Amino acid sequence: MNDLRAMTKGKLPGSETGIEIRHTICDICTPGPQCGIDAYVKDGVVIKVEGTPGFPTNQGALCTKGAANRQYIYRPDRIRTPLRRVGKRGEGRFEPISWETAMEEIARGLNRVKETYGPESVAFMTGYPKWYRPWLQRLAFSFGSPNYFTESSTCHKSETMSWRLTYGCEMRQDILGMPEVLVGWGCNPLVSAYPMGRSYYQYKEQGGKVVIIDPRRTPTATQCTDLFIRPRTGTDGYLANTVARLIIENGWADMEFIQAHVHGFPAYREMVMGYTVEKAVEITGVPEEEIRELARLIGTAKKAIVQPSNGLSHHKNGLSTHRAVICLNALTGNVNKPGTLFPAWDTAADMSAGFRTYEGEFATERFPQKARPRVGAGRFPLWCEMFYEAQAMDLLRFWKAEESYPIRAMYAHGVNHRMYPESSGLLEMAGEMELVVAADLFMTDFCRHADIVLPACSSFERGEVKSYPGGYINYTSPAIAPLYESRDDVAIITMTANALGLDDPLLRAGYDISVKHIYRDVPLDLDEVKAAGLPSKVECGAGRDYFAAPLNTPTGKIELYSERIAKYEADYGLDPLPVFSDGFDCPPTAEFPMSLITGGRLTNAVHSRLHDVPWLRDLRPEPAADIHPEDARRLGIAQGDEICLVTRLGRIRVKANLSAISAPGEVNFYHGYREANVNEIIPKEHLDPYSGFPGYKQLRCRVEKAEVTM
Ligand SMILES: Nc1nc2c(c(=O)[nH]1)N[C@H]1C(S)=C(S)[C@@H](COP(=O)(O)OP(=O)(O)OC[C@H]3O[C@@H](n4cnc5c(=O)[nH]c(N)nc54)[C@H](O)[C@@H]3O)O[C@H]1N2
Ligand SMILES: Nc1nc2c(c(=O)[nH]1)N[C@H]1C(S)=C(S)[C@@H](COP(=O)(O)OP(=O)(O)OC[C@H]3O[C@@H](n4cnc5c(=O)[nH]c(N)nc54)[C@H](O)[C@@H]3O)O[C@H]1N2
Ligand code: SF4
Ligand SMILES: [Mo]
Repeated sequence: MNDLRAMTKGKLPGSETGIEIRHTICDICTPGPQCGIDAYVKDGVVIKVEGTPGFPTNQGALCTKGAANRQYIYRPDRIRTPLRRVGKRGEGRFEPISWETAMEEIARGLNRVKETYGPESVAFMTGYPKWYRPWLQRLAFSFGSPNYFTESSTCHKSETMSWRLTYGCEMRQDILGMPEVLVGWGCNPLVSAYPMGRSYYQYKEQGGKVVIIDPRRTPTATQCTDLFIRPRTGTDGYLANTVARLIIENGWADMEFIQAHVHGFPAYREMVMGYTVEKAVEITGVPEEEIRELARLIGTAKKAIVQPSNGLSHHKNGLSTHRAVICLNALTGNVNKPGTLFPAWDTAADMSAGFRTYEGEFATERFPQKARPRVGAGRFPLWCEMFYEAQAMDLLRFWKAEESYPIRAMYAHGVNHRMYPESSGLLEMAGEMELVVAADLFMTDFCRHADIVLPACSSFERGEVKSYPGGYINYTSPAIAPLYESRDDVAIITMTANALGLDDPLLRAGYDISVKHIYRDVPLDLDEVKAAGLPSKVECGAGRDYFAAPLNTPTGKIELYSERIAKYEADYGLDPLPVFSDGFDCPPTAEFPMSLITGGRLTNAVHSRLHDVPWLRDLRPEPAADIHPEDARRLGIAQGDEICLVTRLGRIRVKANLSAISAPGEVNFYHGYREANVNEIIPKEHLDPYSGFPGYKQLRCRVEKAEVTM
């Protein structure tokens, strides 16, 4: 900590230049890295950014995206003032109004909908940004609506479900211990999570073996692996269960551990015995020797970690696949010992920092117990049982369903409709609302459909508390004043709570007071942490002993057979065992012979938000799909040709990028592009019945050379 300050101090350029270094964080990709940034500020303007030396996550480095922060925060389409719509929805004609007027109109509109239809008719929504979520959630609940939607309806929470169903809580790899074998199952951290990527290199340097399992030949797969296994997309459930069978047959299962800590082993064993290596080769396309080698590596290592990622969850069979993969850790007893898996702590802001806070209680204690059932409750009961959130992927159906109540208003922070399969449905829905409020940094197409648009500010312009693995807490101060008339999201939520006159003094008191409430057990003075401006260390004590108390599952054990899922077996057809099922949206046909994987991450993009940042866009200027050179040759397609990706729902026009990153027969395209939005051709009903997650990464498609337009 002291070293950290000393190092940074040495860099101060001196008062004669008028340049000051202020510490802030990068919020482009949250919450994993949340890299520390030294902002060089002159006359209130950020003139340069660097990584903060010694910062717990980025250790002074910045990625391509983070280095472009100036272009991001100074994007010319920043919303400057609160706006009121004057044109038709979507037309983009607005007039500036004051914050006071905006708040009066929002409160009047939301209260009118509440009185007419009930509080549930207001949807409180957020996209990818995470930092203000506990406040938004509390706002929804204090207002009386259980309809709080987040982008987590498509991101990570399916993994959380899978861990909790199986292990009772989320498990993370031991950051101190060193496994002999690390299996990154669908992990591409060299692109999607740099700190984790660094740890992969460390394992290798220390003699560990790294296995990557991915249908795409990613940078991680090529740069730091001992074994790269390449199944067809969505077939991992079959692979994992076959590996389980081999582990059991070879006597590598840890029977002592299973006896003591596992529920449902006989049923699980019977299920996996139905999986054969021959069929696995046929379904997954992985050669027999690789399947056997994978089983041997996991089965015989003294310490192994099988670590799955979000990529496995973006499938119609995602939750069961994820469960099939994580069951391998329990099967081999690789839990709760150094160099294996340990329980994660829900510290705050989606981070497991090794100490507890009251963020969860703050966000959910006002949940309206007597409200009508949330969106998704009827269709995804497991989701609704496990989280205080509605399932956003059911919103477009629910809104039109006859059995449901009407949704009449949307209060949205950081919502981008392009996240939703059949995205324009969300704009259509917005068009029929009595009130749509949208807070964003930029004038997005979703904002264009709002009645009131509010200018939010970036992480450089706000103060914010974050925690980091290793027991760090950081409380930033604004590096620059909010641009134009923008305000930070929590300030906007606080103003809204006050304008609505909610009976919730804590929420109405604003950020600093609620932060002190949330972090009240942290043995540090938060004012001092804030004054320091750099991460402070919290004494965390030893790690948690996972088995100290019964686990948070119905049986108190690790459940290979999930009793929680079993409740929904009869009515919803959910299987308590992690069985493999086909994850495609339709059967194979000659019309759609290829597979489409969407949303693998790019080093120069995060969803939709960086496509308009010139430095980053220049690195991959046009929306381009990766297609294997063999497929391209067969289809008469050359590098840079215009092609169409066609699903049974429609087509988008993109450029061809001939690349072996895609396997033959599979095509890979990125999401979030305005001019080629792949989610328009993904059916909104192509969802995992367990979690509600969309099958973004497994669709039938064909690729055509596009007709030349003049
Ligand atoms: N086809 C396909 N679709 C996918 C995925 C995929 O793999 N394939 N991945 C899914 C996943 S995992 C995710 S997480 C989602 C993400 O999907 P989105 O939530 O759509 O992510 P963004 O494009 O980053 O949009 C977030 C919006 O928040 C705004 N914003 C940024 N910072 C702030 C802030 O501090 N305050 C406010 N008020 N607004 C802010 C941005 O300008 C942007 O308009 O996409 C999902 N969609
Ligand atoms: N640069 C960058 N970084 C990001 C983001 C970004 O947009 N850009 N987004 C952030 C967000 S919101 C998220 S959720 C994370 C996601 O980060 P990750 O969890 O790493 O998710 P993805 O990159 O979507 O998928 C990881 C890998 O899974 C593979 N995969 C897809 N389908 C399958 C399958 O069926 N089986 C197997 N074995 N592998 C499969 C993909 O090819 C991909 O290489 O990244 C975060 N980091
Ligand atoms: S975009 Fe890059 S610099 Fe910013 S938080 Fe993510 S990894 Fe760190
Ligand atoms: Mo995500």
